[in-house]
Amino acid sequence: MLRAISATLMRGGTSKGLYFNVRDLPADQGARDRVLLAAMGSPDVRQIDGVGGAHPLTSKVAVVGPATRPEADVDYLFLQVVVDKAEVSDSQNCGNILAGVGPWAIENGLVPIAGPTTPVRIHMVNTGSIAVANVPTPNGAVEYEGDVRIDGVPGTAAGISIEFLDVAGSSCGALLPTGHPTDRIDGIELTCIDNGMPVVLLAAEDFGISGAEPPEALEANAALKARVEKIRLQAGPRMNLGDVARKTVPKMSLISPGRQGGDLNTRTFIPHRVHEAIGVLGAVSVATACMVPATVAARLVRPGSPGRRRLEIEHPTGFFTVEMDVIGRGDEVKVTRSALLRTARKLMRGEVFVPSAAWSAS
Ligand code: NQM
Repeated sequence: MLRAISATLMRGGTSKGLYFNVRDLPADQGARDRVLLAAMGSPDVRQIDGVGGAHPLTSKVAVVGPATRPEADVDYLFLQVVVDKAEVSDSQNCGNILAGVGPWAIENGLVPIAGPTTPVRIHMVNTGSIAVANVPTPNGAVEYEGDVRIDGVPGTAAGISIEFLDVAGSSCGALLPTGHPTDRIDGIELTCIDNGMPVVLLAAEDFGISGAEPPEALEANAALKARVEKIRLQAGPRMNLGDVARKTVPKMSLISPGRQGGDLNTRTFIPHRVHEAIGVLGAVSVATACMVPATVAARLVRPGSPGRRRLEIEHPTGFFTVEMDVIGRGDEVKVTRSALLRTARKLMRGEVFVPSAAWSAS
């Protein structure tokens, strides 16, 4: 027998996944993970027996429910369903899937419309931090269509501005989890940072590449992948993430000077495939590294100054703009707020069917 579970398929930013109400999934975590693996079709490189898109960026899940914190409207738990392994990971957040949470919460009765724009305060359960998503609701309903273009997504849609206030160290305990702006691992000088997403920044030139290679060329470079993964496995414990062999963090960003007029160019291993663009909180962490003196990124950009700064982070399919409020100078630099623009689209709503055996508690 197949069991039907209410779900919505949505694009959030440059990612895609299933959005569930927490009450519609098993409370038991083992059963929940089996249900999600079955829904997506994992483990299988093609995810042929599920609705996953056979890539980490299209094998994602948002679990949304009533807020468990008074300063939020909803809780959002992000789950990465690994494509080729029977693994579901809550070790990271996802700022792209976050873009669909506000519209989903409004349309599913968790947040009332507040006017032409409805701010939705989202408790990101993975990291315990809060994001505010400003959802266009001009005629008493969520508006998905509009004229905002984000790189990595064809066409235009309605813009959802998202603000983060308290994301520094949200996974690693500190903005610079190792306590230093740079560290050396396997002879490579690198920066470990967490402003919403644990990221290791590495200079592309230290690996003998330009940093402008397309994702498929980097993924085909087995020697490069092995070196990057070896560094990642050592960086994880130093970033207070423990053994990261089975975790999707830290992300590994190979950086080089901006080439298209942006501040910094990136190619990001997430951590085994190369992102076609860059993650939202990944971009916030990279942009923050540009503002912190003596990081490997700060050497490649204009010196940071206090105030409101806009950084253009280049990635394989365009630019990601991060606006930041920066206070203090030198070692005292702090990013107190970051903001960015995303779009989302509701693609399908209905039921996803999974074998009923997946549901029974372990
Ligand atoms: O960094 C991909 C994505 C992400 C994560 C990844 C993200 C973020 O693009 O906030 O959005 O790095 O695994 O969806």
